[in-house]
Amino acid sequence: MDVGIFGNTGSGKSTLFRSLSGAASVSAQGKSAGVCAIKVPDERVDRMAEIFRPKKVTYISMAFHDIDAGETDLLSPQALTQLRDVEVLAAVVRAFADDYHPAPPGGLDPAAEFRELSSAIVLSDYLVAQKRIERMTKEAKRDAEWTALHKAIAAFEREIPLRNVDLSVEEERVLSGSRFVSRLPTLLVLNVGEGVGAGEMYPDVTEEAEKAKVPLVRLCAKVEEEIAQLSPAEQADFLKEMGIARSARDQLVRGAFEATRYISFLTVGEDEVRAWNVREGSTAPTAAGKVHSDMEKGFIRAEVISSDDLLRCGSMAKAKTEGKLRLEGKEYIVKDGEIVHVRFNV
Ligand SMILES: Nc1nc2c(ncn2[C@@H]2O[C@H](COP(=O)(O)OP(=O)(O)OP(=O)(O)O)[C@@H](O)[C@H]2O)c(=O)[nH]1
Ligand SMILES: [Mg+2]
Repeated sequence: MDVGIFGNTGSGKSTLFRSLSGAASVSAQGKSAGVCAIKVPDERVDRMAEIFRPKKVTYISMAFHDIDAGETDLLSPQALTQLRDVEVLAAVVRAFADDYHPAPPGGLDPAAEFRELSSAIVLSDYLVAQKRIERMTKEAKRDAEWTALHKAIAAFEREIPLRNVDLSVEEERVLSGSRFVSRLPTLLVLNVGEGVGAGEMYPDVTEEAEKAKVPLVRLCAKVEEEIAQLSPAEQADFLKEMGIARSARDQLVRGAFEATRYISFLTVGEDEVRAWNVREGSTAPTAAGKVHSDMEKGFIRAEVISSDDLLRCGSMAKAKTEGKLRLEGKEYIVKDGEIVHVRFNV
């Protein structure tokens, strides 16, 4: 899963990026666009690895992209190119000020900042849609895309991002070529100053996130960057000391899953224990297709068990005798944390 860290210049994108990559390898000025991949920590995978002792353990991978904010245009051609590879948007807004970064004349207003980011995205999409329609008009094309584009434009005119528009699968398909940025599931990242109490609320930002239907993540990029330099053991202590319930990394992982409505399922065995992500509501064959396209095509049945049940039983054999292993068909909806073994033929 690829997450784009997006926002105004000086909002703390690169600082946050460095806290996620935990590396000083990214240039300190933060101007050079960076990409870093992390393994999504998953305790279920760890526990399964203890049971199966596989040759290989594979976690879900999440990549963070530090999107360059142009001086004048947030959605510069360069930023748009970077955003092409992204599946989720983490929109960073500024709620910190210090001697080196004084608050702007009107004061800090992170809720307004998020509204402005959203408007800029919708405007950029609006222009893309207009251009596309002009082209199609010249070519006298009036197909499903043409109709869907008008639906999109009607939404943009009312400042509604595409992700909040009800689209059919067909409409989504014909619009996908335009790569609208507002289609991306988004989370609002509130970058607060150090020393801001964990309980301190920003009611207008909370309200803004609710209105926009996006998960809200609150962190202090500067503190997180310092924490990232520590050893894992020290990190846990430091987080506790600072009263931080979850690290920036954990919060962004959770937020990204929530915004995209992804869940994870596991495959287990002596060769590999592995976590996979799939959209909430996916059927067993769709999940199987994530592992291998042959498994989807030749899907017969899936053996399914929850990781909790398997942990309680301690082995697949015991789970079988206790009747915890279920045989599910094509219509079965896979749930978060389930272990899925696909029977298929090709
Ligand atoms: N006090 C404080 N300073 C911060 C915080 N987050 C970022 N900064 C500082 O704000 C400045 C800008 O942060 P960057 O991470 O470079 O911001 P950016 O969004 O990458 O900016 P551009 O790359 O110019 O778009 C740096 O000097 C950071 O150290 C924070 O939570 N608290
Ligand atoms: Mg930067």
